[in-house]
Amino acid sequence: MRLSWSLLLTSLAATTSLAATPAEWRSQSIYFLLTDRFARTDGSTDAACDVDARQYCGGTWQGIINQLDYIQGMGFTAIWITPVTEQLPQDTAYGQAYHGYWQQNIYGLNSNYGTADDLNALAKALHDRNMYLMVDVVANHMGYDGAGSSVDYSVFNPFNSQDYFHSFCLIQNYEDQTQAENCWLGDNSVSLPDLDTSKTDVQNLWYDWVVDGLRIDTVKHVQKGFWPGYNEAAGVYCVGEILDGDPEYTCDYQNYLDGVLNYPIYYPLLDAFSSTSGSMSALYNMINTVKSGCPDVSLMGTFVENHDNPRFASYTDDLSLAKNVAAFNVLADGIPIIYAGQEQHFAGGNDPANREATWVSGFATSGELYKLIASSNAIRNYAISKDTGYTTYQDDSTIAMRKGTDGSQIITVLSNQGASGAAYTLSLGDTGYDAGQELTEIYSCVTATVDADGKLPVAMESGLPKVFYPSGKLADGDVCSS
Ligand code: ABC
Ligand code: CA
Repeated sequence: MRLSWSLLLTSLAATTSLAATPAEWRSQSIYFLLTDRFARTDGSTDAACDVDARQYCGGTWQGIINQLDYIQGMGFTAIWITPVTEQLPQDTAYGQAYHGYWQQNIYGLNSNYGTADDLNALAKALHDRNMYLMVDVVANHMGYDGAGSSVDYSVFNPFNSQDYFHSFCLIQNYEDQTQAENCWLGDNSVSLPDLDTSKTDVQNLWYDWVVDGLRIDTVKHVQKGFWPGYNEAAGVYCVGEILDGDPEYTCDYQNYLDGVLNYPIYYPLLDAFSSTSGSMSALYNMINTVKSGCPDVSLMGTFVENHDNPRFASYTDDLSLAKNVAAFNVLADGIPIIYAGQEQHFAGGNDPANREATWVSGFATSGELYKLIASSNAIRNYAISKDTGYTTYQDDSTIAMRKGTDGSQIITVLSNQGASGAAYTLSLGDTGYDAGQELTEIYSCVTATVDADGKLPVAMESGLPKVFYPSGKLADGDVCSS
């Protein structure tokens, strides 16, 4: 029964010479797509796809192969595809299992997307381009068309009896961790029968999968102790989905898995850029909270769109805001993840509206966001190739502020390196002062001159603050006057 998946694994293993460790993933940039919604085998760009109907729209693994130029043209080095396993076959109250999160047979493939050969061909086509394949996996549950009390467990392979599952109860309160782990996601229209991952036979069956990397669904709904063994068995970089904005809650999972999706940044990032009155300081604070509080931010996945949340452009159609958020998305700490359609400024709201078919864009490469993402990935890829320290570099210790009206503003430079901090020189641009202007550092009363390029050299030492003001504006009796 497990033949097809085992075969797939064997042949994928053979083509997987890219041995994708966390260290290797750190420097990748990921394009995330729903297989059903990205590209069709027939190359159609006008096939209808009514998101509200929640039906299969015809995207395939072969379709992805045919559009790898489009993806690589934006500088991506990896793709993340939605789950590949065989799904419930019915048309449910929430439509068909086109997204792939309602599996019934973990050893069979979803034939709507193609054959095992097609999936292998996708892996090979990626590897030929030196790109990685990340596959989404669901270890928490199966999917069933009907109420939790009426599940026919014999339809599941290999978990074909109730013994493999937690007894039925729906999660009512996500804050209650025991409930979040042991009760069921979904509802009584489409049940998500919850596997009892504390059982060793369930664990052994799961610890058996391999590709270049895994995106792991619903991590918070499985007990933490399950994950280290899973990650180790996978032998590749694993990034977990913990849909929670609380950094303390979410980042603790990075002690059990290589990486986690950066939901803590997601909320303030969205807020900062989705309107002209968003809070930059909340984003700034969260960047620092995540840097200091999470085990390794360079292995977290940075995103601003996905298939579970409204797209960025559903909040604002301002293209400059979309460009800023995309630049952050690619260039912030962590592994960038862009969701297919973000580059086309798609504007779908909540699931299912945020699952538009990418092909309706005609895979145009001329749009401004497509080009901005391409440039952002290009410079990031280039910096990584020139500088082995790029992805792990963090300057968490200096902040510069400019305050006051033109010609007499105060420039403040602060450090949290403390008294033992090393000496370093900053070259501060955008001070608002002209080349040649003399400023006085008011704690040391030493002068500094803005250089020919308009930059102010700031000598930091012993973790001390520096504050600058135009020398010529300091009058007798003021600070630093003699
Ligand atoms: C289907 C229909 C929908 C319909 C729904 C009832 O049923 O398609 O139209 O509205 C898959 C499919 C979905 C499908 C579901 C259920 O299955 O893709 O289309 O919805 O059948 C992952 C995947 C997701 C996938 C599943 C299930 C899990 O990315 O695509 O969905 O395999 C929870 C889970 C999370 C899950 C998410 C959809 O639901 O934890 O893993 N995503 C709070 C909770 C979260 C919860 C979230 C949404 O609400 O804490 O645990 O996510 O319900 C922040 C807080 C957060 C809070 C948010 C809302 O606010 O910090 O904690 O999240 O400020
Ligand atoms: Ca569970």
